[in-house]
Amino acid sequence: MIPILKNDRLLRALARRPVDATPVWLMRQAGRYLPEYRQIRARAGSFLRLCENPELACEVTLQPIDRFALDAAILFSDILTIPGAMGLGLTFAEGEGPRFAHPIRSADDVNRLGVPDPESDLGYVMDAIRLIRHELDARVPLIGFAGSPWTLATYMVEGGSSTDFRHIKAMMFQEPDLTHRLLTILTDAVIGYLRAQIHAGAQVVMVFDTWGGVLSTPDYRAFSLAYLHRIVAGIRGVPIILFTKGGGAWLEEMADTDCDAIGIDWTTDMGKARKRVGKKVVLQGNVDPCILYARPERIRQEVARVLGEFGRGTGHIFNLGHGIQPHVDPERVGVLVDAVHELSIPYHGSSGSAHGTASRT
Ligand code: 1CP
Repeated sequence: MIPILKNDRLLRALARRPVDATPVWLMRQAGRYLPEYRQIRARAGSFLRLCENPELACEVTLQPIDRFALDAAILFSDILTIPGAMGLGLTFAEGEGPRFAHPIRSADDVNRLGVPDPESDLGYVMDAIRLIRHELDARVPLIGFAGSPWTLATYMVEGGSSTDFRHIKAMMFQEPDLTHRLLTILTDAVIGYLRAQIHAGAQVVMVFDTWGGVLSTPDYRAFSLAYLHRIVAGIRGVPIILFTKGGGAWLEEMADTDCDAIGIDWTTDMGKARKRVGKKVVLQGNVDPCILYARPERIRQEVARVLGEFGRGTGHIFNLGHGIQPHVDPERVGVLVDAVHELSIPYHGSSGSAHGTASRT
């Protein structure tokens, strides 16, 4: 069932139905590169306070929608709300990223963890979703999200961001059973959280597996993909997008989860990715986020290249290969979004029948 939306390009593309132009949204489309975001964040006092205040979270979710011709809104929140709700003492130090006062290092730490109740422990997220749906007024669909169990575990065990992942990998190699116990708890938490988001009004959900790409193939299968399978099986009613950054080698296996779409980063060729997954899943991506530091003509060239690599027909959601960086000039974001719509028109429509959208639906 597709709700009546003024702009339903994203949901149409996810259902592999014809579109007039390729839908586009951008990871981290609300954030520090927008002066209006920095203003609200200053008013909130901190990033976490902003996430926990439904009115302000709603306001920043809508900022990029008001400014650019984006085809989707994404809930303004963070993947770390789940470990925050598990009592790990989450803070965001100014300019330094997340920190946990109580990282998970032992069996006792894992045994103490409970699955948060999304309606009570994360009720502020559900309130934000309801408010955003109301304020969006059906302009574009709303994407909800969660982190993958593996990616959440990296932050919880490391105690914050990491470059070497030494604590979580030591746990994985030395205490695989304990690691699986932690991942199982997180999987239950993610499924409950996403179901609650859908109940509150999220029309698409996305799972961010930002750190799946630091694993070997067998470890990716065992410690990340196995849990993504469970999540996809546990979610009903809305399309689900999986994104493993650095996951280009595993597209076929990700598609086997029966997810609706896979996000790919810029190190994977969009045309080859399409050949590999066929019609099994929709593809989302994949320009290098740093293209937004280039001049407008270069941005348009890059948009044209990725659209050309995907080729004719529906089943592509344009996006960056990872989040927008804070130093980007917002005007360049507008250039990219408009270029996607303008330059993708020839790839859709009924002309060029043999490879046209009609044959792909
Ligand atoms: O204002 C600030 O200083 C905070 C910066 C910020 C923002 C804008 C953080 C801290 N999180 C967010 C929002 C956010 N995070 C969104 C909002 C919706 C959007 O517009 O896209 C989403 C989807 C996320 C998800 C998220 N948080 C991920 C997965 C996606 C990705 O970027 O890989 C991860 C890994 C995080 C953790 C996180 N949150 C924030 C920071 C600085 C980090 C650490 C990143 C790292 O370890 O490198």
